[in-house]
Amino acid sequence: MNKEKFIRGIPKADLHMHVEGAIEPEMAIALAQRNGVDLPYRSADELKAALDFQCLQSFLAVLKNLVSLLIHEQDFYEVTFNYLKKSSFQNVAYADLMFDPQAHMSRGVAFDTVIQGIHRAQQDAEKEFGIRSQLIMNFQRDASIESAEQALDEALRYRDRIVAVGLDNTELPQFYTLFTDLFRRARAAGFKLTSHCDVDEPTAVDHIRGCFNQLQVDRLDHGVNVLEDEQLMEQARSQQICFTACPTTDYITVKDPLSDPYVQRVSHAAKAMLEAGLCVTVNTDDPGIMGGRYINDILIDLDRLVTLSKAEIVQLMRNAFNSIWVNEQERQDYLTALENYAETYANHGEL
Ligand code: ES4
Ligand code: ZN
Repeated sequence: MNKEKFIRGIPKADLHMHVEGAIEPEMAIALAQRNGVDLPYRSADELKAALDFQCLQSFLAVLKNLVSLLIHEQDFYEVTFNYLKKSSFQNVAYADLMFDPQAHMSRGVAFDTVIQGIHRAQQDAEKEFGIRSQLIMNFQRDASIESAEQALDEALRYRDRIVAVGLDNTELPQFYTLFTDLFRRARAAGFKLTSHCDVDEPTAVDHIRGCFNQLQVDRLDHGVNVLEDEQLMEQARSQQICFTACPTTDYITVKDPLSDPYVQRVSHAAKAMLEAGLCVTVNTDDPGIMGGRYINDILIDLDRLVTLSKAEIVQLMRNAFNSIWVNEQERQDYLTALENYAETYANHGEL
């Protein structure tokens, strides 16, 4: 078995994906027709061209157009189910699904509609394919704190269906100061905490420090700039804070992922984080609109760029299964399957 096969077959977890970013271009065109939404793109190819982002801001602008397609429970169901089905075929045993209620509530789509559609897809995918998943509710860093409070109030009614809260969307300067009280309330209600700290944003290291010390996150999404601060690395190691790196960006198949500077940047960072003993994982982020690249594509390209040993591939997955918020029995089941796989295939010279 060669390394690519080893990657395809290994039991995986995907800890960082956005349901809204799982809309594939063809799906978007079909949804626009079905829901009578006037998209600024007439075909999947036009949409792919628009998805050739220049920066986080232009990416988020296209994402906003796509989010407007999600109106009915069935829309949320289909997007989520498609992601879970494709992921399970790539041996993802477990996935954390992020969703952004403020992006929907602000358009008059009820919180219940969003959560019912996603939840039904989670149940059906688990039944049909055995893939397990949990929900992370993200607040938008650039929306009003009142709307975030409102989203948290709604989430409390679904406490058993949401495992954690996080922060995403536009990275405002010192955003963590705005969310300290809200995160304290969320933690008191039993939610785990995570936050995006996007790659190479201004004052990235200060943002990571703020997320660690003020928000007291359990996990950090992206956060690869931690490599610039020895003290923060030590803190991350001792508190076992997991980083969800995503070496993928824009509508990548129109280009060559391996020559994309962002993919290269994050791939080298992920490798350096592994070597530094940090709990780093590799994830899909927005699989539908980032070139339709699911977890195997991302891992295989990562290996091509920075060459992972089989032990490092196993370590990435060990990190992921060690970082998910499940009971210890379930964790042990994933870890046992992983270690069995590693033992069976990693030690056969051919690999
Ligand atoms: C996002 Cl900040 C960010 N990056 C990637 N995808 C996203 N979806 C919502 N916020
Ligand atoms: Zn993200």
